[in-house]
Amino acid sequence: MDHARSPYRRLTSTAEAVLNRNWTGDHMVPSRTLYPHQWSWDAAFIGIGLAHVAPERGWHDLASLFAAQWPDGRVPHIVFDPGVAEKDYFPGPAFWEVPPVRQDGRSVRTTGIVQPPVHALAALHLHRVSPAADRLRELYPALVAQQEYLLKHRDAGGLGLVSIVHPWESGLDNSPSWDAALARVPADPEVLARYERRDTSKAVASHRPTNADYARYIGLAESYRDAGYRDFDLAETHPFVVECPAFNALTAAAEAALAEIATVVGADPAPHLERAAAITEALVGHLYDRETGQFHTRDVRTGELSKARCVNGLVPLILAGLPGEVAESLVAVAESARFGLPVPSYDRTAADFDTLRYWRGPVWININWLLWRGLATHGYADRADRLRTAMLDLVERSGCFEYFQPDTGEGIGTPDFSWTAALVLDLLAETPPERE
Ligand code: 9WN
Repeated sequence: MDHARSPYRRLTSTAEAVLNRNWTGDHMVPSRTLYPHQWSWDAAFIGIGLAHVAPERGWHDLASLFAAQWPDGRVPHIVFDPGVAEKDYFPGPAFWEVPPVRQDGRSVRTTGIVQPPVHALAALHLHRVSPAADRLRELYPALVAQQEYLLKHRDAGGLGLVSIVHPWESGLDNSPSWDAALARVPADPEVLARYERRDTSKAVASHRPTNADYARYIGLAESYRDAGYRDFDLAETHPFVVECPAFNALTAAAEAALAEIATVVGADPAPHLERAAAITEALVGHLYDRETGQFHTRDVRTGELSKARCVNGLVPLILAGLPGEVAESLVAVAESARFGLPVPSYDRTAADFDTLRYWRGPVWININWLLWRGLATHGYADRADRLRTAMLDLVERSGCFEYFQPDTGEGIGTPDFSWTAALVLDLLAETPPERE
């Protein structure tokens, strides 16, 4: 990256400074204040940016995350830093009750849920920007095991799609995409009487999920935990089981990335390509709605598609194998009055669109970065360019915030947010997308 000639010179140094401050020596924290541990899909987005400025840190971050992978292949959504006190994040290791795993000679604890598998994409990106075939070779079996866990243990609906068992697994925690399914999960106020939320003491409460949602999150995590984090008979026994279009699109994109990685490490790319095609076909067959022109979340327990038009329903645009007319429709919806570039996290015309509350309206950079790549992949170069400039202008003006008010561009949530900083560095480098 030629920093000196970039029109965003200040932004480059701001983003690099955020990543330097959030590096612990072992891994990157999403935020020193709000998220003081290591998060799964954050590490992937962060690696994509670190590829340009500190690739060794990017590889190290991924390696330390995968060192906490469970024997069944699941990659936990949080790896807790043993040096951070229990009181500094809720729910912490004492809540999840997962036995410690050995990681680089020390003992670490994790959660028992997952997040979207963006890691193969990140590893391929790191290798393309800064070739490291050995690193790729070391990580490949772990990336394959991650996919096998999702595709074998989490196909609760039997359609060849991955189910999530908790809104936190989506990474889009309080998206309206889960409202219909969550309505059947009791919001027990007793649950919050037993615990204390930490997030609302570190961020503005009206920008975070509501107490009712939090009570449901805790109740769901408790029931999955108390069932031993087992994925057996989920659709019959667990109260929340849904197929998210973004999670599944990222799972298919991971298979496409693994096919490329396989060719580098001397493995067979064919099974990965087959799986990418099969997931894409299942997505289009079961989660796409021709009337709304976008994808929707399916509640596995009822078989119904959520009516909410959320940004996770546009993310399948990242898939090169998407039929042309579906891609065209997603682009039209993204540019319509319902969204607009950069896309907010929810339909602007919905009665409950909320410009401040987390995934119910604000603009997030990781999702827009995925759409930017999707636009480029499907040949919408002008739109991709417009979106890139809009994202860079937004972050230059407001800072590396966690999310942004969609009308004013004001930065909200935590200010020094790692994936915003990292993805800005990638946007500045303008690496062409891999063939997903
Ligand atoms: C729960 C760390 C994570 C992101 C998620 C985002 C938020 C956590 C929280 O922060 O979730 O996992 O405490 O709200 O929604 O996407 O990975 O940045």
